[in-house]
Amino acid sequence: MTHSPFSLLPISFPRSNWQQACELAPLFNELVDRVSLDGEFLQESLSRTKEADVFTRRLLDIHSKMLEINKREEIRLGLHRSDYMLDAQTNSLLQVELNTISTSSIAPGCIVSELHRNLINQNGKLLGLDSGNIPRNNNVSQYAEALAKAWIEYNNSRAVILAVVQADEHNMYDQLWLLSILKERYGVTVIRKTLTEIDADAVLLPDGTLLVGDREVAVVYFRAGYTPRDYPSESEWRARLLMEQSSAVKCPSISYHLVGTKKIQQELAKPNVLERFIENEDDIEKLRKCFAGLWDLDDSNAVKNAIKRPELFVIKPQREGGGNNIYGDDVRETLLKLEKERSEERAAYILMQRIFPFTAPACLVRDGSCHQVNSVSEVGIFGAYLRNKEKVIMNDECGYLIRTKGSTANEGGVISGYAVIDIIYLT
Ligand code: ADP
Ligand code: HGS
Repeated sequence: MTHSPFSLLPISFPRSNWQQACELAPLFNELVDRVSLDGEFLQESLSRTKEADVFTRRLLDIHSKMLEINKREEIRLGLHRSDYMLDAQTNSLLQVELNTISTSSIAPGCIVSELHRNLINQNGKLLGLDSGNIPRNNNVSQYAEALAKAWIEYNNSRAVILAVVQADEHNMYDQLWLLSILKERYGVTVIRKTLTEIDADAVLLPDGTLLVGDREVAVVYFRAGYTPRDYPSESEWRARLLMEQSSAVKCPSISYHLVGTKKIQQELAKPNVLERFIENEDDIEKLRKCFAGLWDLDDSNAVKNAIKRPELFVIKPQREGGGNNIYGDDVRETLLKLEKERSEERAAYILMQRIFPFTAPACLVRDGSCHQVNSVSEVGIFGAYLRNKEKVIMNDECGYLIRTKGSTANEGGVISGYAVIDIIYLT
């Protein structure tokens, strides 16, 4: 047991870029929902990736099965987070990635914002800071509201929410904080099960009802299932398919999950692709403006540039959870290897422009000790989208997660051990 790592004081961030990031949340929510409905786009865009990456293929196979049975998800719930870095060179807000599954570290973000507000209220004059410049962060409440509203839309007060979790979960208090609000504020019972347990305990009735034990499941909330490590055998894949086939609301559905892959991020950045999904020209402009450079490894020009200047690029596999990317000279080595082999393996990766944010001094507290470092930060804005058929019930920006790490660190992520939870101070 240890405390969530946190920064002692907030990072400064321009108010204009903050507003830009918050404005993008409902736009990305809507984009995820639109892309999720285009099964052909998802299958086509991921068709080569699935030949090179088994995990993507297994997810896409479940998606194919849903297309074959013409499965409709009438109630759709997305709990997303779009992560950005402010590129120092161009002073532009660039999206690192869009997470559509198991977006976490919700509660610590809320608690650290109260810690910083308190510290500044006590020492504001000394520090020359005003806690009024720390945006409210009630992300946990908004996520609980979204899950509760999806449960209400399912319309069976005896049904439960099933949280799909990892057996060795280290971040469980982040989850329990959210689940306890669901119980106390909305009277919703949440049961936590691993995919292995679900394969053993769950039953799919002919009418699509999902039962776990003797409880009917209204909403399946994934806090696992985003990494191959969560599928050690066929048992876990059986559980994923069973839940997908059910009439329970999946958060996320297999389609929402696939929209959040890095390959789809790269495809959506291609010219004229957003126009397939979004009508409003201004919205398209706002979305496109935050796209960093993104290429597949068949783009010989981009690959040539990356071999010449590997430090300006990142190679990404189709993985979530932090710790999976390729940086620096390894970018060149990987590209040369894949070029030589001209292997299909290239389709498992995307190439991305490396973003260099502003650096700033920070005091990072990890395992009870404080380290003063030169740091860089990543700004994540949570979003919640709930829809029942044609009715959009929620499409909100839901608070934030700031992650700060040493400026020399390539990878990021709190649970993966690189970054700490931070807060934002608007300037
Ligand atoms: P994951 O889904 O595993 O979290 P990400 O794409 O979010 O993978 O990358 C993990 C971390 O790597 C990010 O939190 C960030 O710190 C760093 N990172 C990823 N992409 C870039 C990039 N284009 N430029 C700079 N840093 C990046
Ligand atoms: C949980 N065990 C994420 N989620 O949002 N990371 C960080 O807590 O439920 O560690 O940087 C799972 C990714 C932000 C916090 C962990 C997106 C997880 O790693 C889930 S997929």
